[in-house]
Amino acid sequence: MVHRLDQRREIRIGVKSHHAAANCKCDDATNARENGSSSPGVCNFFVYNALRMLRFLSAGESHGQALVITLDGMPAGLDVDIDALNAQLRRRQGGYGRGRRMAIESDRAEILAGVRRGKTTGAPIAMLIRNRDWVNWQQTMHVEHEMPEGASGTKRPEVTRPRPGHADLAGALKYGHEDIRDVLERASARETASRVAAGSLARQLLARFGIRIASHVSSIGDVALPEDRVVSFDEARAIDDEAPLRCADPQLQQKMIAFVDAAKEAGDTVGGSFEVIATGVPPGLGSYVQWDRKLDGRLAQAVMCIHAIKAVGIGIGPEAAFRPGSRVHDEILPPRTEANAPVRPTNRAGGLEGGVTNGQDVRVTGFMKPIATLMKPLRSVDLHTLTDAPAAIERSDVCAVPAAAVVGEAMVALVLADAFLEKFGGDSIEEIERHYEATAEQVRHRFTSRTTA
Ligand code: EPS
Repeated sequence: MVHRLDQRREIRIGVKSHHAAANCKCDDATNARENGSSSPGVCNFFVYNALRMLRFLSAGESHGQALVITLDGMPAGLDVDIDALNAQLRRRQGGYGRGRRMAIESDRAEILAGVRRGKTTGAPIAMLIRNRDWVNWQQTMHVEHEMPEGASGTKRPEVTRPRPGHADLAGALKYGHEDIRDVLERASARETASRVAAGSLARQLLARFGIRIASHVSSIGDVALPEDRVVSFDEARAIDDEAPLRCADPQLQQKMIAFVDAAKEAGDTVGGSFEVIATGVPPGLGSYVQWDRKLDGRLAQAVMCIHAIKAVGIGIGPEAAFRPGSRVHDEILPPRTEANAPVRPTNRAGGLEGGVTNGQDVRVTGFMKPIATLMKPLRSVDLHTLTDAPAAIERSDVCAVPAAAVVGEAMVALVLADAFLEKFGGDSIEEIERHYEATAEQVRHRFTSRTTA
């Protein structure tokens, strides 16, 4: 936990159990104690962070040795299924329109810490995903000042022509890099493998409590599922991971494939959208009482920060702005049986009202722009000579929307696990189970103790 206010570049995160305000010596906690403005145990940090109970950090260059992942805050006693984790990594590598890199990689995570005899210990979890492509890049990407003897691969020339839409120009200006490779290596979507590894552990925690997550691709370019087509969780779950674009409508998928092919032929790239659906989510995650506790905002941030995502929708998303209220809001009907909660005939809200889960499926859509590397490059400037030059061409994908959907699942899993731990928190699975059961019983009692008219 870092909380030096004079070091603005440090990450500051309010974490209930690890950083109780009562024990905290930082100014934020003092303020919180004095003005009573914080919830008990939560520091009022000025810097927003979507995760509070869990902390996830990654490091690693696209063509460096490996990706390194730390996940801190997982409770003790969770059975870890490494095969399930690696299966998620495999899913992320798929999809029609991926480039040659994915034929080189075969991502597998090695767990280095935080798990013993198959169970989490409560300690930070450290993981490593090796880049198989490293053997082709050692002469370009070596860590040492001088190229080490025996370094393999080739020594590539400096990248000087920024790609419009990529982090190339902004990153070179920000960090003062002459060789844009120092930007693109970390800005690369290779980093999303780390998110899927961490997210897989989050989803294993959620699954322990009956929360499951799936996704589907809802559009590629302008080839889109009809606006009123609701894909159920089971439908999304049933889509074959090997399906080229993981669209719920096989005929539409054929049109999507044709769209990708046409773009590839033209030296162009395509974007699209995907929807992540989480089912079994209990009511009461997140809160309406403070802006940074609203779960829809936290989910939006987590999905928006996936590479190339330009917009995020919850439920029907932006469409809600174009309809009258009567065609947006989900009516509330009496329970069908005495033991049940009120019924919602529709779920346009995507399981969130007031930033709080309402017990319906959580539905989040990510909208992805086309990949920034075009084989028929856009106009750019050589940053060394400041003359006209076509943008650099790096090996890349034509379409990565199905991969982004898997990353979206991982980010949603991290945020939901975080919010779940906030509400039902404990240091071990057993403790969380007790809290979870007690709350479930309270909700059951509320509905069974009242008779319907
Ligand atoms: C990427 C460019 C491509 C993609 C890469 C993201 O990599 P390369 O330059 O090695 O061909 O394949 O995605 C991954 C490596 C991955 O694991 O998803 C980019 O520029 O963002």
